[in-house]
Amino acid sequence: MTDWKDKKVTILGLGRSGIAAAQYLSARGAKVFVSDSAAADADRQAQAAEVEKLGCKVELGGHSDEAVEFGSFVLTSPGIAPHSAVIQKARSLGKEVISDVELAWRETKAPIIAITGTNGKSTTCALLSFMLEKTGRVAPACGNIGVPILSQLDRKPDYLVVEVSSYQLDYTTNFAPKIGVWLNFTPDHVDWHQGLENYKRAKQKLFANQQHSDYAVLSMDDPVVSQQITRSEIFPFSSQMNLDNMVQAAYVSNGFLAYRIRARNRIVCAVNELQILGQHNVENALAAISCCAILDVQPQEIENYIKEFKGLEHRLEYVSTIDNVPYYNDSKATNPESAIKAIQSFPDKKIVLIAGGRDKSTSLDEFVDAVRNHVAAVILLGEAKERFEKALREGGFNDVHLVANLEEAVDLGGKLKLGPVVLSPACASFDMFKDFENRGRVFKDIVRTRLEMAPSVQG
Ligand code: UMA
Ligand code: ADP
Repeated sequence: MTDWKDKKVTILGLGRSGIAAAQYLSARGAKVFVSDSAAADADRQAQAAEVEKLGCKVELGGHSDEAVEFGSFVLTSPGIAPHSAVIQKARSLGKEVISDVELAWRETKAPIIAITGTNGKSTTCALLSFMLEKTGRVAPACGNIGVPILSQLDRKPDYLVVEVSSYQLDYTTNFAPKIGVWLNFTPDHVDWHQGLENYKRAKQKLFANQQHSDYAVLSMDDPVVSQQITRSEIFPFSSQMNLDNMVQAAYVSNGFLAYRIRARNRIVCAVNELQILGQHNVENALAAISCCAILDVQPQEIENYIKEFKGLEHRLEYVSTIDNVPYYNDSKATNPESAIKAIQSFPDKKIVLIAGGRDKSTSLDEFVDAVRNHVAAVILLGEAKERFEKALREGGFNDVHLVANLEEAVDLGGKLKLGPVVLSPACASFDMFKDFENRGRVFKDIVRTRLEMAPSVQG
């Protein structure tokens, strides 16, 4: 652990990670200068005043040379891209630029389980943390999931279960998690990384400094992830291949989640005993099981706790059943790929899909295919509704309804009575809501209000 007394640190960004870093470092006697490019509105000034109370210097409205020159190194918020002027400037001055994940790794003795992937990070991180904490271990879910990693070090964790984004990984140098989990890889964040190769390289940094005694939990279902070469021991998992002949692995066998470790095969539970729905969540569950197996969690505990996990808010979250129609909130599905996962998660029945919002303007071909196979009716709202309607009708799907708002959508979904009503918008929320969380909560409020008004309550 570093002696921070009078060490000078520059923090870029007065967001959640910047504030947590300022708190962590100032509490240990460091001299901290926090710099944020955003204008000094009332909210920011209030935040700045709080951080100044810790003894830190704060500037708003731009990154001055004085701020960049101040620290012996720069701790940057993950949203600030490497090609931005301020990072270029810091590097030209020979400053090391790191993320909070790198700093936390240097500071803590707790083993880190780091989870990355284009999709499924938050669910897997929350699931693993839930299971480990149920066994009595202190294992907070933190990082990109929304809880800055540095805010968790004083809790003396047994493990840190960290969701790591490609941004945070890009700003690591020596970071070496005890277990690195890579779920999947598809194109994303190309602007920030200035290209897909850089995005991939950032993800691969998860394994760059690991030792032989560390582990890499890798999806064998993903063509990129399955090819990853590591110095650490590979613990593969697959929802499609039975890996029971591997030295160690997690897999699905005859409809059961299972794993093999130290020459013993163990059945966990039936796939349909999971409360988190869909093939994608089977993959997330296998990744969490792999970590539990490596950490010697008892088989009975793995079985009990994985079945107890209800999933995260806004990810295929069950809301209520009204008049035999169940409602699900999947507001986090802000692109067609995520909505397809939701649509495919009800293999035995057709659903009524509520979609639309701010259009991402990407291809809808695969979305239309998924709708044709698994959806009874689509209810559209928001800015995207005309383009979605056109694509669906051109694809031969005609049970399409246009509505003005979520209230109308919920009411129509209930009236149609064609199957579970699933809000999985395939679009961003900003045309009608503050963010996807707000959209999901409004949806749940409407459903719950309808439930209270319903003659026979089944919720
Ligand atoms: N800023 C500057 N200079 C710049 C650009 C931005 O000073 O050139 C300032 C902004 O004005 C802002 C601050 O930097 O005040 C950073 O705010 P932020 O919201 O980007 O960052 P934090 O609040 O610290 O949140 C970060 C992660 N944000 C990003 O990676 C963009 C959060 O992930 C994470 O939960 C949090 O740390 C705790 O670890 C969010 C995210 O969107 C959820 N992540 C991306 C994703 O999931 O796709 C990667
Ligand atoms: P992230 O934190 O990586 O954004 P989440 O766990 O919040 O991931 O899930 C976001 C969405 O990504 C889900 O609503 C689902 O549509 C999709 N998803 C979740 N897990 C997976 C997975 N393992 N593979 C592909 N897609 C997934």
